[in-house]
Amino acid sequence: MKALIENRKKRTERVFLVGVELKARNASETRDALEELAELAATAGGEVLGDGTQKLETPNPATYIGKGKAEEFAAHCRRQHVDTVIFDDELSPAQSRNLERIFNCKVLDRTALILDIFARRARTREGKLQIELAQLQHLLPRLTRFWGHLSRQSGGIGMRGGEGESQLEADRRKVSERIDKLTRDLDQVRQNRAIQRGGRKRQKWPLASIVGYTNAGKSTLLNALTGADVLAKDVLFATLDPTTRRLRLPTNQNVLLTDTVGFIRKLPHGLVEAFKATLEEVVEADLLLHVVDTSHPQADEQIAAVNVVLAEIGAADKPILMVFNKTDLLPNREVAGRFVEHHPHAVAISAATGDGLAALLAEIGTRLRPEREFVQVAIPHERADLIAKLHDVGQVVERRFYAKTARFKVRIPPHCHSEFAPFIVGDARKA
Ligand SMILES: Nc1nc2c(ncn2[C@@H]2O[C@H](COP(=O)(O)OP(=O)(O)OP(=O)(O)O)[C@@H](O)[C@H]2O)c(=O)[nH]1
Ligand SMILES: [Mg+2]
Repeated sequence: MKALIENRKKRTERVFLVGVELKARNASETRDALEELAELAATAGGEVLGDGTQKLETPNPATYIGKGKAEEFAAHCRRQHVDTVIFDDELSPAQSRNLERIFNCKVLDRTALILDIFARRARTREGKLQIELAQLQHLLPRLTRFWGHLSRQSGGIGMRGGEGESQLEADRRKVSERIDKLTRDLDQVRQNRAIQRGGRKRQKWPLASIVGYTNAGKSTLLNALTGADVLAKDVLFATLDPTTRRLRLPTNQNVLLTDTVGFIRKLPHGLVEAFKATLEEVVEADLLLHVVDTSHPQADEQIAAVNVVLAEIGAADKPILMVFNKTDLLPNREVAGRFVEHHPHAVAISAATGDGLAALLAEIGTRLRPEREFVQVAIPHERADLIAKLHDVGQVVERRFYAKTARFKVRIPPHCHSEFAPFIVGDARKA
């Protein structure tokens, strides 16, 4: 089964890309999408020989593009000795099947391609399990005789190859069993993570998560701020597994800063599901730093795509600090200024040169300044431990001693609220 999703690189695969220019889209959007697809294909180790598009009202339910167009592209691909055709959308199982018959070679969709890249990048056990699960879930309904039996996989982008029909049922069963096993293993890994997260909570430091489109400069920023040594590279999805480092702000506040996987347009839904656990750092963050590559021509579309994924993982309502990066690549200051103007409390920086980082740290400090509650508490004298703790974590403004209790007016940080909640007797502002 492992062979199914292993990516043994034999030689560079020859790739042809296909996009559709839908009514709702204009030609330049389709071009941009195909350029990004070409980058993804190159990241997966393919050599892009060309691409083709078709104008359509809606995708064809049987063959995505029109059947005639598909046959025309197929003839071209045969002449060019193409071995992989990649469609810039998620194909239905039926479309995959029909297209494979027409092209008579490996047919992949954008989803499979992104999953393939993630599979190459995964380093941790959890990351590997998540990707394999997402790959198999994408594969199961598409398993056809074109997939052949799994022991004869030839590897390469998207893991296709081989032939043979008799094995199909057995293969489906094997895939299903493997999916069950992966699901169980992941549950176990996630329980362990939950325990580790509990450890972080006890440290009581606020958590800031760096999010953004892939290649925006998230890892470069984490490295610049914390001296971490995360791989930062000019490729898509350099980072898969989250890295967390402590950041000490000039105000002496401690913050945990996490670098996470980059987002992309049309991120496969299965992948978002699979990555939900890894993205818990994002969901649980007190502040999101949304890093944007301002030098990218589609910066605005990338911001929108990131917001879509944030909504999908339930992090749409998090406080966000927009970080406009790579200002060193801009022709002038006005361009960065325009980005900042459109977003309140945004900061323009260059993670590469360090420009603007001081302002960024100041803004993080402001946004994470704990909002302390000003309350009155009454604590029995025998709870000396709690009284000591109150002085430790809170700012005591007034104290009075009674027969059974000591009463305080005190500002307490939010993370200590639950501990003192049973003793709170009122709002100190109203007293
Ligand atoms: N000129 C310039 N290049 C930068 C800047 N920040 C990052 N880069 C470059 O942009 C590329 C991507 O940077 P990364 O930090 O790997 O980007 P990322 O957002 O972590 O990307 P993924 O992990 O792939 O999602 C690298 O080649 C960096 O050197 C910057 O401020 N200026
Ligand atoms: Mg990165």
